[in-house]
Amino acid sequence: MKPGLLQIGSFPPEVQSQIDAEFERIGIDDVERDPARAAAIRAIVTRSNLEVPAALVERLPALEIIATNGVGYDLIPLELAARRGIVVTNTPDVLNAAVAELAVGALLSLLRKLPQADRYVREGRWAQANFSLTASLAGKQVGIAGLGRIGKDIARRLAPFGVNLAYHGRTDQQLAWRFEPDLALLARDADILIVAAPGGPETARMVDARVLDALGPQGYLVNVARGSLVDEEALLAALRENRIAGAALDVFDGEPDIDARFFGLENVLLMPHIGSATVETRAAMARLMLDNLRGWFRGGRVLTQVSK
Ligand code: NAP
Ligand code: 8YV
Repeated sequence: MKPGLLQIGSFPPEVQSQIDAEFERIGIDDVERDPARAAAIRAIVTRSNLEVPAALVERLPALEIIATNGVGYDLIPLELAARRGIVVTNTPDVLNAAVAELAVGALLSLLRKLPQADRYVREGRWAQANFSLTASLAGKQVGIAGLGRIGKDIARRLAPFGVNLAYHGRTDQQLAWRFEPDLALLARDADILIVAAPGGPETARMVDARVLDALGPQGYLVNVARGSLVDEEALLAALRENRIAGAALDVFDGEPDIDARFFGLENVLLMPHIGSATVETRAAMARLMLDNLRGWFRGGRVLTQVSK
C-alpha cells in the first residue's frame, strides 16, 4: 500500500507524476472532513516558500516526515516536529549555484541599471541622448550577511570582479574574508550589502533603519534570503528618500502580494522569488526531495535532514 501524503503547493507535471506513482495523495479538504483520512497521512511535501501550519501538523497523528523542496525551513514548525519525532528534510547545496548566480546577476543589473537601459532603447530615447552613467562593481566593498552555503558561493563568484569582501554572522569562521560581528558596522563599511541568512525569529528585521542608514546614500542592498530579514517600511522610506542608492529584492514580506509602494520606485529591482528557479536546479531539488521521501519509506534513512 502506498503511504498517504499531503501536498502543499504545486509541482511540475514530471515531479507530480512521480509523487503520485509512489504515494497516495490525500487532499487538505479530506483532512478537514475526515479524521480517518487525516490519520492515513504519513508524509507532507511542501515548498520552502509556503507555510506548513502547526495546526495542520497537530491534526496528522501518523505524520512521520515533512520534506520540503527548498533549503529554507523557516515556515516549518520545527520544534513541534522534534517533539513529535517527525523527520524534516530540505534540499541544501543543489541550489547554491542558481541562487548565487541570481544574486550576482541582480547586483550587476542594479548597478548598471540594465532594466532601465533596456527600456531606454525600446522607447527610442537613445538617439536623443546617451544613457546616464552608472556604477561599477570593481573596487567596491561588499558585505555579506549570512556566509553559509549560498553566501560563500556568492562570495566566491564576486571575488574575481575585484571587490573587497567581509561578512557577518554569529560566528567568526576564520576565513580569508574579514568577519564583522556587528551588522551595522558591516553595512557602514560596505558599498553593497548582500543578505543570505535564514529567515525566522532570530533574523527578523535584522536589516533595519539603523543598518540602512549605515549603508548610506551610496550603498546598495541585495536580498536573496527572506523578506522577513528586512524591515520593509524602513527600506521603502530609505529608497524613497534616496538614503540608500538602491536595492535588488528577490524576496518580500507577504509575497507574492508584495507592498505596491515598491512599484513606484526606480531605484529598486524586483524579482518574483526566482533564486533557485532554473530548470536544472529545480530538477535537482525535486530529485533530492523525492530521494529523502524514498529513503525514509524504504529504509528509515534520509539524505538531508534539517537539524537546528
Ligand atoms: P546556511 O548554509 O545555513 O547559511 C546560513 C548562514 O547564515 C550561515 O553562515 C549562518 O552563520 C548565518 N546565520 C544564521 N543565523 C544568523 C543570525 N541570527 N544572524 C546572522 N547570521 C546568521 O543556509 P543556505 O543554504 O546558505 O541558505 C540561506 C538562506 O537562503 C535560506 O535559509 C533561505 O531562506 C534563502 N534562500 C533563498 C532562495 C531564493 O530563491 N531567493 C533560495 C534558496 C535559499 P552563523 O551560524 O555563523 O551565524
Ligand atoms: C524556493 C527557497 O522558494 O530553497 C529555498 O529556501 O526559497 C526556494 O528555493 C522554493 O521553495 C522552491 O520550491
